[in-house]
Amino acid sequence: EKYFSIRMRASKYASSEQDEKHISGGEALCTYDKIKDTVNTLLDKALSHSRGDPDFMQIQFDVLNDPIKKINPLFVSNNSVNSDKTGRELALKFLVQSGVSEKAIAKGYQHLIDQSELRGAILIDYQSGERVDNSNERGIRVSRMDWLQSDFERWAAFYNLPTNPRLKEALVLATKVNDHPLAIAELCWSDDPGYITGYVASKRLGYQRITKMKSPGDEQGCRIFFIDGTKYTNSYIHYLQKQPILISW
Ligand code: PML
Repeated sequence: EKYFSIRMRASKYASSEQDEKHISGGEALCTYDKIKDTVNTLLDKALSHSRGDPDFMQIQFDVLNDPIKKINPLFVSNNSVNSDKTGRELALKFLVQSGVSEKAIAKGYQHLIDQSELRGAILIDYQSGERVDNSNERGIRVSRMDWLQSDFERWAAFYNLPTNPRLKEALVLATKVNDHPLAIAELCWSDDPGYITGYVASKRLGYQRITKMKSPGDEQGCRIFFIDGTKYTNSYIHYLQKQPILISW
């Protein structure tokens, strides 16, 4: 059966058109008969976002020619912390345990600060901390991935986790990003001012949710992929953008 990749992105125009503010993005995979519903779900997501009402939205679909790879979700652990400071310290510990150098973590944060209008993820070498993608403000967008809603709900019930669409999307992405030989770890928190839970994910530690990673109201998100960036970076970027992945459980 043919599958399609559906992608959405929405933004707000600032004073000049070059200065778009990212509002929302979304990814889905579905069969032809589900395209209409899937497009609607992505449309709703962008129209009800707490980063604001979009001035611009694009939803596109294209047929997949490559076979879909099915992989199991990373194991999820919950870490409850009482401040974002404690959350960041815990994230640092998890990243180091996953093999990332402290230097690379410090430089990773600096890259984030330097590029406040970043839309996608940045790729950082796990030892040197050098940025190894050339995408500047745009960042790398991970695409072509999904998890059937019914499978996700069964999984969430089994582990007694919330059927939160943010958890679903983030776990799909983290599982894809880390299921590659060059991947070392990921650090993420949302750019939604009302959502402060984030995570560190790696093959070694699974998906470590951390309840507080920033202060409420903060619109600065974070998505850093720490990778072995000394070679084959382009093949990793190609994998992130093109390899269709369906989470199965
Ligand atoms: C996002 O939606 O922008 C990232 C959310 C990361 C945390 C999701 C969770 O585990 O609740």
